[in-house]
Amino acid sequence: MTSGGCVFVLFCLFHVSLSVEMTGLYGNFTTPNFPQPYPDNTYMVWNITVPQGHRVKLYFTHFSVEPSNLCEYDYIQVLAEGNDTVRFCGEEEKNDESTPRNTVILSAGNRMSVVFRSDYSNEERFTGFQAFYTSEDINECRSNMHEERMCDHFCHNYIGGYYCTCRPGYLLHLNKRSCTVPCPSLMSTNLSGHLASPGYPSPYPPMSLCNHTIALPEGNEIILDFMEPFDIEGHPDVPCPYDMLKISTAGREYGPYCGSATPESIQSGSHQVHVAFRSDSSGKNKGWMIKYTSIKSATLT
Ligand SMILES: *[C@@H]1O[C@H](CO)[C@@H](O)[C@H](O)[C@H]1NC(C)=O
Ligand SMILES: *[C@@H]1O[C@H](CO)[C@@H](O)[C@H](O)[C@H]1NC(C)=O
Ligand SMILES: *[C@@H]1O[C@H](CO)[C@@H](O)[C@H](O)[C@H]1NC(C)=O
Ligand SMILES: *[C@@H]1O[C@H](CO)[C@@H](O)[C@H](O)[C@H]1NC(C)=O
Ligand SMILES: *[C@@H]1O[C@H](CO)[C@@H](O)[C@H](O)[C@H]1NC(C)=O
Ligand SMILES: [Ca+2]
Ligand SMILES: [Ca+2]
Ligand SMILES: [Ca+2]
Repeated sequence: MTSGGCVFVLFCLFHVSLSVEMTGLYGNFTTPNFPQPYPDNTYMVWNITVPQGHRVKLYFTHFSVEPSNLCEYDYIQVLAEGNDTVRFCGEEEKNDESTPRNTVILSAGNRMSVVFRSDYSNEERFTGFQAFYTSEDINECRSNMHEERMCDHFCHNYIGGYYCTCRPGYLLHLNKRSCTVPCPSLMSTNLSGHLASPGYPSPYPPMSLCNHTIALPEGNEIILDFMEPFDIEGHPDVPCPYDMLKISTAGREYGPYCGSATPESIQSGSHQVHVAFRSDSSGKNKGWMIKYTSIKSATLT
């Protein structure tokens, strides 16, 4: 860093670099000496933090910073979590394109940093800037920040946060976002029957966790047939990273199954079978149904 006409090192550091923390719900800040011309060789950062669930809204009421091509000499830059601006410089009064004229700069999250830098000289008198900020509630229900919706069913915004609710018959999952329906574990001792994902063949709910058991007397062997449609959210390269169906017996595991190709039927070789299903928080897939039957088995398993 050049230190121009500095005599005392401490004096130089003070004018060269300074970081200011601002945590109020609103505030203002200016270049040093405002409204007198700002000093050379200055690097300042104002770090603004507002409460969680709020965003920072920044605007300038005065702006006069030495103009230069691409604002390479003196400039203001706003860093705001996913909304970094280009550099600003120039004189508002001269309608320079590169000033933040009439712009309100919003942060995506609850933090914003404003950087001011001046180089070693000014060709004229430039009086710097005055900036104001306020905090405002983030309406998470209208936010496009995330690809997924904030709530499966209903989103309710309030100042400083938001919450989700579900349509009747659904339960809000512990993740506070997903609306799921309970999937009670079934224990079937019937010699034949059906098992299916919740609501089949309507799309199964997110965050399902089902664990069914078919337990027949010894001497029976359970045969499982998958019905159409079979549709579990899958992935072309990774085996069932999202939702999956797994079949297991005391000695063997089948699956995990996902995708839209109906699996081959399973001759389990056992009188007891577990059918486990889980789904993640997103997607709309029809699910699965298994028809099972049993035959008298030769071996006693
Ligand atoms: C700017 O903020 C200071 C506190 O940092 C306050 O005393 C002053 O009144 C504010 N100025 C305006 C114009 O609001
Ligand atoms: C101010 O914010 C910047 C960027 O977010 C960070 O690098 C720096 O450490 C912060 N300064 C202070 C004093 O917290
Ligand atoms: C980013 O800042 C611009 C102004 O520079 C504003 O119009 C826009 O809404 C902001 N975007 C977000 C996601 O805050
Ligand atoms: C077993 O069969 C009975 C009669 O068909 C039926 O009501 C019951 O729901 C079945 N149980 C299971 C777990 O499938
Ligand atoms: C399903 O339930 C059976 C018996 O109730 C248990 O042994 C098994 O560990 C459970 N599996 C899962 C994935 O929860
Ligand atoms: Ca300058
Ligand atoms: Ca809110
Ligand atoms: Ca899914």
